[in-house]
Amino acid sequence: MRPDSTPATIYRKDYTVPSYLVETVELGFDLDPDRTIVANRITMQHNPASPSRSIVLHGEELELVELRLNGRALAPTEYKIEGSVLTIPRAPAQVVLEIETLCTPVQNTSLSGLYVSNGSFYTQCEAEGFRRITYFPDRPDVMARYTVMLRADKARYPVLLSNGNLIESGELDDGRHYAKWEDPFKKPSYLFALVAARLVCQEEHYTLKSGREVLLQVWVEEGNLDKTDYAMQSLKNSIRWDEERFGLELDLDRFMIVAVGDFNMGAMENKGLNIFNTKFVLANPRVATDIDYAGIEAVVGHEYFHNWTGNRVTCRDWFQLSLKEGLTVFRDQEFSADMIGTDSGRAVTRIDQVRTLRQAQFPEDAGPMAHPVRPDSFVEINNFYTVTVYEKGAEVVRMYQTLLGRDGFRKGMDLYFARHDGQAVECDDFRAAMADANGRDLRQFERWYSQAGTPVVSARTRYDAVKRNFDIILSQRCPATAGQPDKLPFHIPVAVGLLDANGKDLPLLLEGGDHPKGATTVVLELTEQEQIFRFRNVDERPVPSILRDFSAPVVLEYDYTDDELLHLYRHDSDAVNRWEAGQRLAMERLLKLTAQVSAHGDAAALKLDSTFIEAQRALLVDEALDPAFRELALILPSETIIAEQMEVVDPQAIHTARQFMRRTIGAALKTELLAQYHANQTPGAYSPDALSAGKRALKNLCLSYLLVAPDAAQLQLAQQQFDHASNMTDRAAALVALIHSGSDAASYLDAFYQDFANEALVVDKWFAMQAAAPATNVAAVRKLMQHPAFTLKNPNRARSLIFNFTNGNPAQFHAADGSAYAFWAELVIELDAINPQVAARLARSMDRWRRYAPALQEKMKQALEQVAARSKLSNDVQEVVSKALA
Ligand code: 0A1
Ligand code: ZN
Repeated sequence: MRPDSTPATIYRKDYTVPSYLVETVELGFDLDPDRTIVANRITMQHNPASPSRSIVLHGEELELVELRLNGRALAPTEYKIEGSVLTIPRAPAQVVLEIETLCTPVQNTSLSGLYVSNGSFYTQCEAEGFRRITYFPDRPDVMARYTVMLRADKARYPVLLSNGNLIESGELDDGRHYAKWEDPFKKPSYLFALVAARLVCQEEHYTLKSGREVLLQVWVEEGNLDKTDYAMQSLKNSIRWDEERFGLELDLDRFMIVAVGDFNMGAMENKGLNIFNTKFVLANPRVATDIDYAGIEAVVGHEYFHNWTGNRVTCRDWFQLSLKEGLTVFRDQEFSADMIGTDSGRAVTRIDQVRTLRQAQFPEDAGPMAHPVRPDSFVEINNFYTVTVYEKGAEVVRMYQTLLGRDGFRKGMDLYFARHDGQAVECDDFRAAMADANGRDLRQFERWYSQAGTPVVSARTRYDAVKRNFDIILSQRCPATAGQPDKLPFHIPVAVGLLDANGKDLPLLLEGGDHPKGATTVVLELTEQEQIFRFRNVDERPVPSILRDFSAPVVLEYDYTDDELLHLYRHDSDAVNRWEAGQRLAMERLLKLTAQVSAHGDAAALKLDSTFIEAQRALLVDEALDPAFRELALILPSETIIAEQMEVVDPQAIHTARQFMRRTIGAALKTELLAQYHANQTPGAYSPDALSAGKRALKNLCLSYLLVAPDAAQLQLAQQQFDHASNMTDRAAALVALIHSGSDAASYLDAFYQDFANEALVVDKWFAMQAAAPATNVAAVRKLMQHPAFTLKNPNRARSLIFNFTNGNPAQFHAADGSAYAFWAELVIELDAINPQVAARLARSMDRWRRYAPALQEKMKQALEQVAARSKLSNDVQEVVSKALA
């Protein structure tokens, strides 16, 4: 902390190479919740590329017992500790450091470093948690080989795990035992992990394509072994997929997944010892929904894929985080899409990705925390594990594939590994590999990494019937973001198709294009501020389908008429744009209705045109379409996404307008909704496959429409589904529908809680459903916080109630009296003392405060100032609130 108590900003441009490189690390742990002794022996040598002869080590919350250099204990005058940096000046070229420290895992509620969860030990070292375990050059460009000796009480911690291979284990005195692990690969400290716990595992020997056999394990607490099958299956699928799609093989003999109930994020890719939030491991039909199953597949894949993209090739510094995260998210997205295997399934996953971008990334890119995919500065790196670095980063990687083709992308990946295996590199190195492997100039593409903000692509068209030319004129702009008032043009792939009057794709002939003859989608490369693209031999004015498959993370402006949108909604062969046409039709109406509610204060005079209703009816009953697609098409844009379209956000009006629209659709399509509800049942044994999940999704969407303003029969439908559901997807959907129907759902909530009181992840759902219910105001949330099952200490639980209220219930969170803002401030402060990372995420619920009406703005500002004025804030929260207020 600097004297004025504002935490320091770290800049990418200030990067310097490490002064010393580490060869080997030997760690000895005497694990005790109150007093863990860590003995650390590091061999290091001076880095010839560095002018400095000072050894720089990081350490936090550690008690230093002894520090020896080349066998001699250093006196306190021979090194200095300033904040979290320990410096040993004028060190020799070859150094062996021996460091003994103490830490107190049981008091570590931040869940970074070594901590205790349900009586067992776990670690989380990314990004800068290793320094809470021992002194070390805790930066990702210092890669070393690790040997780890774990010692602990055998009865309490029968399982001792760390990275790599188990090379020795045995008994010690006093009921203690030990295990020694050796990781054959060099790695940065953030990939270190240990687990000392009372756990059981499902294990399997698995044969790689090469014929080599590996041991796969999924470790969980006793009582959860009935919930590990899907994670294990997903792991095997991931291993196979990476072999087939990218030629990448598992490099270890043993790969472990461990589930822990207290975890800040989704999971962590520690080398050979992935540690997971239980939410992304545990599943059986009774407790997990289809969405949970999909999440497990994606996260197991994600962490596994990191083994190459992140671990074998890692990041030079944390500004390069998207090098591993954007790429690995792209890989897990492609994995999930390939697991479904059909074109329509692939499109459904793509639509989900677009929804996430609009729901979370576009708002981030337009708010006070906006940052480039490769940020230029940060105060607290933990605040930069964002949707921009992850999801927009994945979009950036996807654009390489769109520009270079699948084969070209694969060539780029191969070159990337050939060049950089075992190295810590930059986003620019990845771009260079893509460019060089394909002989392409991708210099302008760099702007996707350096410029924040969501580009807007604006399209105009003109048709010349005489010359039979159809021109698409594309222009681009990008709004200013903090520190970046002016933007240069991006290199934007815009995939385009043209529909004829029958809705058929026209074979395209792009002037100057080199696409295959007869292609019906071509990728236009927009690189200038404005460009004209001419299609020849076009016999009639077509309807353009622009930005197919959402080929770039941009906002597309085009003055579609309703008729054109309806045409696309009925016919577009590109499922993403077909869905998009429906979203545009809905959004136009939602915005109009919201404005009317804002002006008149109620929904009495609102009307919804039959054109839209009929389009929805036609889509709903179109059995040629995937149920999963129909479900997505029938979901109206969320309240958050609607809010993003408004100059001045009126959350209650949005809610009223959207509810009106849902009620009207529900009433008008009642017959079809009921028919589809019955037609999409999935009798028999539960399976999470995409087709079955899609049917359930559609069926449950029908149910939710039927229950917006239910009659007795409709209520009974939901009640019966709740009572007889054979899986959590259907049970939870019925309960949510009942809660949202406005009828008294208390007895169902009670029954649900009674059934699942011992299933923490289901109790999370129980809190989450209530938090997001339209009737739940801040007083109700405070009451739920008094429930014996509620605690702020467990991140999943805190998020389930608090975040689902602040982010998932905008009409109540933005109650006119500002009471929920005061609640937010209280909670941010209280959480900050427990877990700064979780607190900072909550702090971000206020990001968009400047977009609300003045009366609300004023109250939000007060709440932000109240938090900012606290003297003992973490860097995490301080960065978020100060940027919000800036
Ligand atoms: N690298 C992990 C995400 C992660 C980041 C930070 C954590 O603790 C502060 C934990 C996990 C991933 O991308 O899955
Ligand atoms: Zn990741």
